[in-house]
Amino acid sequence: MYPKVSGTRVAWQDQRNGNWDIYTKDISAGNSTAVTNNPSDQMRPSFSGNIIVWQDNRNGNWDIYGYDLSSGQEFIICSDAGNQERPVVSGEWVSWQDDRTGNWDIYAYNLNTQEQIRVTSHERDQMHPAMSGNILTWEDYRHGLGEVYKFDLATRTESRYTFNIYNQTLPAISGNTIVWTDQRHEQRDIYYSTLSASETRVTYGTGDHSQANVLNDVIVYTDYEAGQDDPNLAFFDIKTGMGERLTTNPQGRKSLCLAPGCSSGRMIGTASTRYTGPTSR
Ligand SMILES: [Ca+2]
Ligand SMILES: [Ca+2]
Ligand SMILES: [Ca+2]
Repeated sequence: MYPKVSGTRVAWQDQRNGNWDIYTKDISAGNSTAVTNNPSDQMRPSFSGNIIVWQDNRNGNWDIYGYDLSSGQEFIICSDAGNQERPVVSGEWVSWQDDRTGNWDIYAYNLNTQEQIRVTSHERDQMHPAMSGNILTWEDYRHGLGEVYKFDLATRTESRYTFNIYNQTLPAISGNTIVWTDQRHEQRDIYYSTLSASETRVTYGTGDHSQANVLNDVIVYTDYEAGQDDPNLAFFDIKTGMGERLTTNPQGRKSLCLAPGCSSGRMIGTASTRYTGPTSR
């Protein structure tokens, strides 16, 4: 589960020994190898360059551990008494969600300087960090429902990214593009925007769309248009404005169209303007 790729190498969580461990394999050569063999659970790996990070329950609560493939050394990133979960690594930075103060906050750790930063301190929850380069993003409940925030780790500046009273959740980021799941239309849709441009709605079909990820100009997400119990994988290419389902069952094929007015089984994103005025909250 939760496979992550860096170069030709994959890392994932594996239950072959009756508890969760982290495994890795170089696609170009060799067998899969265990990064952990502790009898407690190690889960949710993230991977960048030679560094694999994960959440680890060996101390009775969730901590963040890492492994350096070049040195073969495991190391502790954070073992605070609270729970540290959902780590992500990008270059020299690791980030995670942390409940040590009784609510979720975002923390970051520099692998080179070993400095730990508390990124958020609001009493409501900040969760689900994602990172690309020095830009960290997460879902934030300080205004009530979820909003996307971002933080520049180089300049240590935080800014609000979405300005809509409905839920914006589960952000993912690649370069200057942030994608998220958006509930402003009474279903879950995928939206994206670049750091300087307005928002674009990606999905229009009836049903939920969630769990978006992005790499360069390609967005992948889970499409529930065939029903909540029939999820399909779909993609959207930002450059061409087109996409389609990657997986579908025979009954679902005829409903490939995801944009109003299209008939070719393609979908076309249309831009909406990001609301930048004052909010009522
Ligand atoms: Ca284990
Ligand atoms: Ca802990
Ligand atoms: Ca908080």
